[in-house]
Amino acid sequence: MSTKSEELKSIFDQFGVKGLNDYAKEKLEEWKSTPVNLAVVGNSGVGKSSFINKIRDMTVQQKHPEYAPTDVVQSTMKPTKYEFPDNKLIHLWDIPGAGTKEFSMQTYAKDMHFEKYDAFIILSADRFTENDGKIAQKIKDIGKPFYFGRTKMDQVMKNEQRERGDQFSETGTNEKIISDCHKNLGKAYEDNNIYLLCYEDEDSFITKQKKTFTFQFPDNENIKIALVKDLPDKVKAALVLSMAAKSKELIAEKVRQLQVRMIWLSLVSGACGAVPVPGISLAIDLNIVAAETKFQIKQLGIDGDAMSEKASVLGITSSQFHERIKSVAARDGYFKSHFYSIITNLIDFLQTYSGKNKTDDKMLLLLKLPAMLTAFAAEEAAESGMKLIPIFGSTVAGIMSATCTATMLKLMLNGNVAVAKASLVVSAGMEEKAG
Ligand SMILES: Nc1nc2c(ncn2[C@@H]2O[C@H](COP(=O)(O)OP(=O)(O)OP(=O)(O)O)[C@@H](O)[C@H]2O)c(=O)[nH]1
Ligand SMILES: [Mg+2]
Repeated sequence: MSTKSEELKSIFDQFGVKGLNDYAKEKLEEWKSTPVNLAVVGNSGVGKSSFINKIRDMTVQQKHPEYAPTDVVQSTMKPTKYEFPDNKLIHLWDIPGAGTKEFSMQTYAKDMHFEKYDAFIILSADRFTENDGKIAQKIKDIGKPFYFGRTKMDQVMKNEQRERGDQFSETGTNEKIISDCHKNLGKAYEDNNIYLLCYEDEDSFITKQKKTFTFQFPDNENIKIALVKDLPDKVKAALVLSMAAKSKELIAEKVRQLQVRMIWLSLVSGACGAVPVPGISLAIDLNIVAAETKFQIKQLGIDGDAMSEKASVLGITSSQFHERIKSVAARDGYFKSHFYSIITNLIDFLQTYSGKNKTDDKMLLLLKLPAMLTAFAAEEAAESGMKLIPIFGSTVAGIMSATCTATMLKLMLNGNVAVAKASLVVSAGMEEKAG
């Protein structure tokens, strides 16, 4: 048995079903009560506030009270805290750069309370300096992760194109900037990535000769992924579940977190199933599945509001958007097309499920479930059932319920992920390209 199973078994042996249930519920809620502190360090004007807004997907138009003001003139001279919109325990700290007359390098780490941050992002809009290297060294000394970000890459591209003309190359420019950053930071950081950032994900400009250049800045997302990968598990879960699902990679990180939740949820369901009261043990705990389906949908950015917003950006109706998603999902093999409508209907039904609407037409779909579950994941159900046996002992109802809930949750997650991935493809206008 793995350490985790042993731990769960010991909780079950000591505290019974209720103990296990409480433990699983605590694990499910943990991400909402875990504080995260990320420091964004850099001199005045390098784009700290812009980065802080970008990582939270906040735009000036939203007029959010937590929007970090950006300005061409110096604005922040003391560490300033900003919250994530949906999680007030995730803080981004805007930290003024070192080596100024206000902050001497000697006492910088102490003055800025470096020990309280989980990770650091060091930004520069120009050459990195010796001071940036010294700051990184102080972070290294306390064993925390740090990342170098070179901001305002749109300006770099524009300037380079103007200066180099026909010789201009986007990759060449990126390489030049990275190598220049490494040169200035010195040997100690030659293995550290340099993230090439911009306050927009895409930028275009037209030259005097009427030639159009368009650039993408994928490092805006890559730096987030690097950040979440390096954080300890609890902090990682809190951050991943509080960020918007804007890229394939972030969706993959979210899926990992949602999969962990499935284990805890099936334990909650198994624990209910194990209560020996006739009638209480539904093979599938619909309340759990319905609540988690809603959670998955919100997490993956495919809830009703998000979908209408994405459709309106593309200038199409929501139903046209769904049609396109459906064809991309089938074409790219995320889904067999006949499963699409069954599963999306089921997802729809679960979104409005209240435990009361048993006469709903879509409830009829549930009648198809046993067959679907068998077709979809029989082996897996058997396997996850096997894994739970040591925990629930021979309580058949517990294993049944946990297994069915896990399988159903997995089915919903597969469906939701397919929709989320296909909607990214449609939003990026890549339907033809990928086809
Ligand atoms: N072109 C371009 N301008 C940027 C970018 N990021 C920030 N800026 C601009 O640079 C100026 C400074 O950006 P801020 O985000 O306020 O920089 P800051 O580091 O918070 O500055 P202080 O608060 O003074 O320390 C603003 O006018 C921003 O609009 C970028 O990626 N590209
Ligand atoms: Mg600022």
